[in-house]
Amino acid sequence: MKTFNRLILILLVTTLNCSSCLAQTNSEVKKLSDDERMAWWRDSKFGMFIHWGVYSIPGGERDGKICGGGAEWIMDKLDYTIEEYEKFPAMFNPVKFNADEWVSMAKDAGMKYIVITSKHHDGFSLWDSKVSDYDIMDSSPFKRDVIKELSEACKKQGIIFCFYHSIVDWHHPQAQGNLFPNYNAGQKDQTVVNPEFPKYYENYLKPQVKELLTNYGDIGVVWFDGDWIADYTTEMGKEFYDFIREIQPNTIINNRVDKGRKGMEGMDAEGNFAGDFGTPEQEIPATGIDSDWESCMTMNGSWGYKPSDKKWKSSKRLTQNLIDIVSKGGNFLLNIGPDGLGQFPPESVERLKAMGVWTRENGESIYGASASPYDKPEWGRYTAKDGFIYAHVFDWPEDGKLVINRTIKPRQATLLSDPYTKLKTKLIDGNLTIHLPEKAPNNIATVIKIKLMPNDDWANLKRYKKANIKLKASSTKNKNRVVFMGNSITEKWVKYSPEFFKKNPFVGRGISGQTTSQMLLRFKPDVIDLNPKAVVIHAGTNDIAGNRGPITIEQIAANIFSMAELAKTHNIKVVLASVLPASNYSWSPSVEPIEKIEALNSLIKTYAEKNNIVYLDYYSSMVDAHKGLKKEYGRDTVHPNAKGYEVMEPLVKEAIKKALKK
Ligand code: FHN
Repeated sequence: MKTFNRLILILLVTTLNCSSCLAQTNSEVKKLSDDERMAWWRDSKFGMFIHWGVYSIPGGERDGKICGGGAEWIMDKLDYTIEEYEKFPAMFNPVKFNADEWVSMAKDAGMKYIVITSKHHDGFSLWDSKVSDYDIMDSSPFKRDVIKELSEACKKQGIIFCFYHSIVDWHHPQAQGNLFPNYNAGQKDQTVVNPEFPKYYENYLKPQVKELLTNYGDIGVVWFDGDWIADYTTEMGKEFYDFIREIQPNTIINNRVDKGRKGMEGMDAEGNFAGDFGTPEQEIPATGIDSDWESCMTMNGSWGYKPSDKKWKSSKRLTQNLIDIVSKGGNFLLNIGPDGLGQFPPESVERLKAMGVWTRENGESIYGASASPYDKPEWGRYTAKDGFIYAHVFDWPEDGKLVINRTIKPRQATLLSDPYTKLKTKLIDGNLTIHLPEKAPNNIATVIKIKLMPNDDWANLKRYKKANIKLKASSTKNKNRVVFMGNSITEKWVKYSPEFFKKNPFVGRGISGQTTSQMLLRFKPDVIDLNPKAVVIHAGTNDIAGNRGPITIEQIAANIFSMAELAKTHNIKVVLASVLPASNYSWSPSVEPIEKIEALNSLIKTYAEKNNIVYLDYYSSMVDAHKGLKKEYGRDTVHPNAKGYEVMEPLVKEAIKKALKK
C-alpha cells in the first residue's frame, strides 16, 4: 500500500514539475481569431524543415544501390521488409545530436520556425511515445526524446517549434505495413486500402498526435503529409483538424490534413477543405497567390540525408527563392537532412550561413512584408511593407539605371544598406528611373528601399462622395436642409436614430475619427456644395484625443471658427455644438480630456456669443458629477446611446430653429 501511495505522489510531482513542457490545456488558452493565430506565421516567412530519422543511417544506399528520389523513401524504394528495416532503429544512436546547435544554425540563417519530422512514412517515432514501442526510447539505443530536446531548445532561443507527421505508415499493420514491397501502392492505385485503417486512425494516429500536442508545449504548426492514400478520407481530415484545434486552439495546421491538395502545386481545389495554408512542394508559384501558402524545398534533391546527392542549389539561388516566394505572398520552408549521427551536412551549414548574411542585412524587406502589388520586374522582385516598396535587384543594370514600375509613387529611394544616401529618381522618357551606384553592393540581391508618397486618404475624400452627388442633384433642393458635421458621434447618430434624420431635412456628415482639420478640408463637399440652410458643427473630440497629432485648444477652436466663417460667407446659418463630456478616450488612454473639453467649450461659447451664433449646449445636460458622460446616456465613455441621443435631439432642433431665425 505504502509503495502505491509513494508512486502516486511521484507521479503527481513530476506532472506538476514539467508544467512548462506541458501545453496549456484548452480551457486556459485564449482562443485567437484566425488572423491573430496566423500572424506570427505570416510575419515569419522563413522556416527550417528537418527530415531526420533512422533512414538517415543508410542515407539512401543499400549494398551500393542508391534509391531514387528522397533517401527517406529507402524502405519502399529498395524493398526493405519491416523486419529488415527494423535493424536501423537498433543502430540509431546519433551521439552528435545537439538541439541547441541545430536551433542556433536555423536562427542565424534568419529562420523563425522549425518543422521536424516526428514520424515519417517509415513509422519510426522520434519521441517518447506511450502509444508505440517503435520509437526512439524503446527501439533505439539513443533513448533521448529528440522532440523534447528540440522543443526546449526552440523555446530557449525564441524559435517556434513545429512538427511534421506522416499519415501514411509503412510499419503499422493497420496502415501500409501490409503492402511490402510496394508500401506506397495506395498512391497510384486508390483501390489499395487497408480495411483496418480506421482503427489505425482512431487508436494510433490520433493518440500519437495528441501526445505531441500535449507533452511539448505550444506547437506552432502541425505539418501533415501522406494525405494521398484512399484509406484517409476527407471526413477523417476534417474531424482530425477539429480534434487538434480542440487540444491546441491556436496551432496552425497545413492543408495536407484534408484531401483538397492538387498535387505538388500544393493549393486546394475548389471546395470546402480543412487546413490553414497551401503547401507547394519543390516549386514556387509563377505568380502571387492571395491566400496563405508555404513552399517547401530541398537544398539538394533529397529530404532525408543522402550523401550521394550532390545536386546542391547555390545559396544565391536559395536566397533568391526566399525573395521570390515572399514577393508572391508565401513562406519558404527550407529543408535540412541531418546524417545518422545528428550532424547537418557541411553543404547545408555553408548555405545556412550564407543566407544568414543576407537576411541579417536585408531582413527588413522580408519579415512581415507582403506580396508586391506590381508585376514581376525582369531585374528582380518587389516586396511591400508599411508604406515602403523594397526592390530586390538580382540583375544589376549595366548603365546603373533601374527602371521601376510606372505606377509606383516614390517619395525617396535609398539602398537598404545605406539609408542616408538618397538615390536620384527621375522620369526619363516616361520611365521611372532610379540612378544606382555603378557596382551592385550585393551580388545575390541588392535591396532598394523606396519610400512611397503617402496614399492614405487623409481627409477621407472618398467618404460621402456618391451621397453628396445624389443630394446635389436631388429635387428636394436645400429646402430647410441642415447638415450635421461631425465625428463618430454624428456617424453613429444616423445609424442608431435613422428616423430622426429621415423625418427631418437633416443630413448626417459624421466620420469616425475625424478632426477639425479634416472637417475644414471637407467643408466644401459636405456642407457648402449641399447648399443647406444651416450647419451644425460637432467638433473637437478627436482633436483633444490627438487623433492627428498634437493640437492646442486654441488651434482646435480656430478650425471650428474657420468653418463658421466659411458657412457665413455662403449664407449658411451656423450652430456650434459643445463637445460632449468624457472622462477618458479608450483609443487614446494617455489623454485626460475633462479640462480640455471645458476649455474648448468655453472658447466656442464665447465665440458664438460674440458673433451672434447659436451655441448648442449638450454638455450641461449630459455631464455627470465627475465631469464624464452620464452612464445612463453612454454606450461607452464617449458615444451616446439611444437615451443619450434622445436628450440631444430636442436640443439640436431647438438650436436650429433659433439659428434659422437669425
Ligand atoms: O513523401 C514525402 C517526402 O518524403 C517529403 O516528406 C515531402 C516533404 O514535403 N513530402 C512527401 C512527398 O510529397
